[in-house]
Amino acid sequence: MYGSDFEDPETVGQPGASALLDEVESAERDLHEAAARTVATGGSTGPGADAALQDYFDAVIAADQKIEPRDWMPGAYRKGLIRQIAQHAHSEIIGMQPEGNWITRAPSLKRKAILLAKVQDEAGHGLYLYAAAETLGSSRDELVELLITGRQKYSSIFNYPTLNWADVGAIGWLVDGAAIVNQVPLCRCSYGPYARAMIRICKEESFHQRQGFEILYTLARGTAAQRQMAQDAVDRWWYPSLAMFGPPDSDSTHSEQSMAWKIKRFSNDDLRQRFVDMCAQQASVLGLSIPDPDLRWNEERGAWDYRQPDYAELFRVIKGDGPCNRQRLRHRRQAHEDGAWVRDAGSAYAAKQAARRAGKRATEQVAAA
Ligand code: FAQ
Repeated sequence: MYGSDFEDPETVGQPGASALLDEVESAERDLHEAAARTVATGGSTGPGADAALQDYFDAVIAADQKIEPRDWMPGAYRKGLIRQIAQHAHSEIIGMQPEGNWITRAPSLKRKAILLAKVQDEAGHGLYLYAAAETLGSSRDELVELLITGRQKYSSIFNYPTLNWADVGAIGWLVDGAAIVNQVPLCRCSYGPYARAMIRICKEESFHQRQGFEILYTLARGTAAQRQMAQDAVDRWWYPSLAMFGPPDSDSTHSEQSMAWKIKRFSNDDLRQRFVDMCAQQASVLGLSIPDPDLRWNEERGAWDYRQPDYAELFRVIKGDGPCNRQRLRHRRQAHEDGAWVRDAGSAYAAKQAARRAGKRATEQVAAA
């Protein structure tokens, strides 16, 4: 089970303790093996070339091989991937804000250093993902523009406020936890650059989840007030975290096609169920409760029954009407404007270096002639 690496700290190291990373490592091994195999190509010129390209694409997907940037792919596959990868990248970048808000107020130097590193990791994830989207022909500038003008989405979860330090723990445990459950299967996505980015991201996210769990574990064993803070944070973040998996399968517009193309490997509801099963087990180790009166083990299904999140609220937040949507975008726009001089300086330096290289080449050619 994902995240079963959270045992009682006294029992850590027992079997099953590293299930999540095992899953990522197995996906990484499969990626290497897939790269060593090839799918016979039917040729791509002459009459019937389009059909041959489509057949080859279908054969690569069926054989669990990876589509690479140089390969032909249907326009809708490319477009769908850009949409998902860009939204994912935006989520990582906007996702720095709720926790970044607590860097200056972390309760100790150790907590501050850990949080600083975690928020920097999220920036790194955004960059790997923008780079993966660029391999599909969309520039980072273009995607950033779509984000700051509100024309492309980012995850609903980052539109909720972080009211106290325990929220940093709840984000790590629940939000990074939901992100991992969703993203471990993406390590097996059919598009090579996205799958490879996800391997690295998941390895880092697993530590993020652990640090959140450890914050809550510490608070839950602190004073009554600290325990109450931890419970209150879990109460507020539980349903927004469940909603991160998207609308129910019956209302999901992209799932069917995405699964046929092996971009998504599981449906929104399947992943949501996995997350609930993982958290129900971990909450008992934490000694905190999940705020769901319907949560109970279903022997027949071998899974936990749970109450669905409020999907009307999810759609309101997605459309821009969550508690912090305006603040998050305003802040991102400001950061983008404030960073203009860095981009200008980087571009000027690159142009100067390119001119120098061109000058050097010209001198060498004259000397050689
Ligand atoms: N929020 O047809 P579906 C993180 C949209 S990273 C906003 O089911 P799909 C790390 C959806 O885009 C978190 N919009 O869509 C971190 C679509 O709209 P469109 C982000 C949502 O793509 C931790 C429409 O609704 N993770 O947390 C949401 O098949 C801590 C219909 O939905 C990823 O992006 C939502 N919750 O499934 C960082 C993972 N749900 O595009 C900092 C990759 C749905 O037609 C701190 N993405 N929508 O206009 C995915 O796995 C999928 O895209 C889903 C949605 C599962 C998010």
